[in-house]
Amino acid sequence: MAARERRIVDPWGERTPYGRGEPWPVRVDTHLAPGVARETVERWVPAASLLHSNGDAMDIAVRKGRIVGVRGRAHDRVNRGRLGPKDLFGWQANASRDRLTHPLVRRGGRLVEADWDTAMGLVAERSRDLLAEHGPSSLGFYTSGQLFLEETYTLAVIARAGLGTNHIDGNTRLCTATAAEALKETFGCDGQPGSYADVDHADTIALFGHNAAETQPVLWMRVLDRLDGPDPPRLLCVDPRATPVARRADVHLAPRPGTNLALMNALLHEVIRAGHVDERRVAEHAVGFDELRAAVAECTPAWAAEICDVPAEDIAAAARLLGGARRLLSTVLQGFYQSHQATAASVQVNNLNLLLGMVGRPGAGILQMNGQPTAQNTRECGANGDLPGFRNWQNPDHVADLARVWNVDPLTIPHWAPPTPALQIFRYAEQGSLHMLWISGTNPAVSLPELARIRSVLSQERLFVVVQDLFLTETAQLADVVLPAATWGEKTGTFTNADRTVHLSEQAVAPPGEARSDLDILLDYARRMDFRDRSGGPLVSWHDPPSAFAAWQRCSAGRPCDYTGLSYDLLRARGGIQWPCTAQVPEGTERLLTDGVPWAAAEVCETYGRDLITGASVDPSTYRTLNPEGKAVLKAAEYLPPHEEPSEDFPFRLTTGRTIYHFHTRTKTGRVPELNAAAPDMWVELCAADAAGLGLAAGDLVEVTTPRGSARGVLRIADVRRGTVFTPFHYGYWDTPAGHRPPEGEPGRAANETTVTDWDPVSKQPLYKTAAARVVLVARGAGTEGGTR
Ligand SMILES: Nc1nc2c(c(=O)[nH]1)N[C@H]1C(S)=C(S)[C@@H](COP(=O)(O)OP(=O)(O)OC[C@H]3O[C@@H](n4cnc5c(=O)[nH]c(N)nc54)[C@H](O)[C@@H]3O)O[C@H]1N2
Ligand SMILES: Nc1nc2c(c(=O)[nH]1)N[C@H]1C(S)=C(S)[C@@H](COP(=O)(O)OP(=O)(O)OC[C@H]3O[C@@H](n4cnc5c(=O)[nH]c(N)nc54)[C@H](O)[C@@H]3O)O[C@H]1N2
Ligand SMILES: [Mo]
Repeated sequence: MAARERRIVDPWGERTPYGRGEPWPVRVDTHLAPGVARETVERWVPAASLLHSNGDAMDIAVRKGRIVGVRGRAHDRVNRGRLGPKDLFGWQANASRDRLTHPLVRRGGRLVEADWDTAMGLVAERSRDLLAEHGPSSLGFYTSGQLFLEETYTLAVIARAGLGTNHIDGNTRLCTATAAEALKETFGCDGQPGSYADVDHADTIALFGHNAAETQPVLWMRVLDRLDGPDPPRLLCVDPRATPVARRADVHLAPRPGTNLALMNALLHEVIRAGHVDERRVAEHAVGFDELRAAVAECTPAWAAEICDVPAEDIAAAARLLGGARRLLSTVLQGFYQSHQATAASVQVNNLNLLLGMVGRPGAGILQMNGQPTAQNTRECGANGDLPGFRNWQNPDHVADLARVWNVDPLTIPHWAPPTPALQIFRYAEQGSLHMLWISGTNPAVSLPELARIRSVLSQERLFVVVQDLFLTETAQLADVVLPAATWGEKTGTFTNADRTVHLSEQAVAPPGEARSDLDILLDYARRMDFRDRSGGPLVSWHDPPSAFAAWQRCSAGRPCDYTGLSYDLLRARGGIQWPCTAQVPEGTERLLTDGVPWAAAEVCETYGRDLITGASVDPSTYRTLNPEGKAVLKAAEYLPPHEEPSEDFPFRLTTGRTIYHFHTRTKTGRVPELNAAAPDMWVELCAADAAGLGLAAGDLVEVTTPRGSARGVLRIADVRRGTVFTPFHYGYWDTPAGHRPPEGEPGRAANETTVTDWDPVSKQPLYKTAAARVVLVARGAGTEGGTR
């Protein structure tokens, strides 16, 4: 088998086993285009992976001005040379023939080519008119956890201080808003406590709603190498499907989708009952233990077994595994984040680790995981629900401090309400108070819930839509102005992975045609709008990636995410470095919470928290009373059933997610031959018993319908729990024969035709993991089995 096929069939590659506390061995993964010999590579340009949040360090191989391959960086702390399949092959998408190479503007209903001056002139003119007529709240930005830090920060400054709108959010809202919120609720501030190196030291690893094998394959390789080494960790997996993680787990709990909180409350009940909690130590570091204990007093395994449909003995076994751990690493992701009690359930994972004393030590850690490569940066830079530098919008001193950094009047910076979440921005557009929406690096016409509604919002005559992307995506097709962006490999900047590791990713080749980096586009806009600070100087005073990075460093100074000790040169020399990195800690910081909870006091915290059931903001004085000494907060919450339960018409629970071979809406991975061949079309998973009950067989074309709409795909028989149907959400319409969606009313193939406009009350993250659905046959044996799995 050729090496390239091997990494499709065996995505994790060969094992390099190691024992507890030993360094993870190096294994360098390389892929060069067929026919390219290693000695003919002219340059290797340092970068990091941009198709997930792991931050795997790599070098881009360049020959004759083109990208011809990649290789992992042997000495980087994150991956020690390894790369997942999306990174090995994904770079080929950069050179796709259908990249956008010119701006497009809508004329007489059609998108036609225009020059940059015309396109940007239109955007600036419309902005000025709207500011004059309707004020800053008529403009909104929907951005991405995929722009670089320098770009996200520049956008946040433009939106918050240049225009003065509160309507800026990222697709991070769909992704890791709950990670941020769960960390804020418990520790007062965002900032991942743990480190990937905790995998090296843990004796127990628990993955909650996290299919790491497919979504962070390099992190999973690290776990696999421990599992094959001496003294392997024990594994707990909580997932309604038998994922590759579940197949390696010592205990696999497969709850009904949407019942995570009941399960967590039972696990807490059990570890408390069995005496695993050192109450004196907990009281020293946390408040709220008595309330938590009372809240879970009745939550026995037998109680949760009913709700979750998981055997009570299995829940008790999981609790024993957790309670017996000496070094427990817990990870959490979308199986928890994308449901109706997302924050409440994720916070219970923090509680579990706190009760067991499992934070701030090697092997004892929490990873409230990120998904996108730069999700962390949208949160830090103020493009996803908070003010830049984790400043608290409810704290006038924090707002004043930000105004000082920007040299603007504090009243310029909107802070009368929390920054507007994405779905609310779309709601304002639907209602007509938002007149311009600038979308960068995200494809909401495939990735937001209830697509028929999203399409109708974006197609409105009265809404001026700007889309900044690499391709004419389903979203760009609905735009008034399309701006062609440069991407990874074609521009320079930094980004930060899920364990706070910052990497520099450098330009290797020129962007195609007239495409420009997001930073250059935003700087051009700032110039045209002539944004000024308080002294009459330019508000956006930087002009390239290094000067933008320096501006962000000034904004981050003294904050939890302090970047002041970093520089491009240091990142070039050392590879990934974890923030905070300052003159005092020039090596960066491997773990947070090693010495108490530094950012939970009322004066410094990023938020005063929210009610976990209603989402209502806690006021400062209540927070002060609750947590006078700035400790961790153990917050309890009562389980409530999902908002949409199965019924006679819609008997299944629908949940959606990912495959290892594709990234999101496939704008890149769908254009890569190896990856696309591995999973070319939409599919639907049922267990054998449910399929038999419906008279369906593998390969049948089926339709999944919810009250919102339908999506069609080929049936796969898989190890999902009974009564649950799973589909990936990757498939939109750009590569269907028509190139766009069939007429409204006809069934589509995108999973989000079926998902619901509803969100977690605390994090405002949409519910992609729970809905009620029916599955019906469309045509017998119409498909091949739709690829590898
Ligand atoms: N290959 C690949 N990797 C990626 C991405 C990608 O698109 N493709 N995207 C990146 C991004 S942005 C993200 S956010 C991450 C997401 O990474 P993950 O969260 O690992 O991925 P998902 O498949 O969305 O969901 C994880 C698991 O949740 C399970 N699940 C569904 N409902 C429930 C439930 O009610 N309870 C529990 N406990 N589990 C449930 C699903 O069966 C699924 O296996 O991946 C990142 N990495
Ligand atoms: N049903 C369901 N829906 C989901 C999820 C789910 O699990 N189930 N998961 C949700 C999650 S976690 C996420 S993160 C979202 C992801 O949803 P999206 O953000 O919509 O997905 P992407 O396909 O990554 O979109 C990124 C876009 O940016 C473009 N792009 C790439 N690089 C650059 C660049 O450098 N500059 C610019 N300007 N553009 C660039 C790409 O071509 C692409 O069109 O989907 C969410 N939707
Ligand atoms: Mo995500």
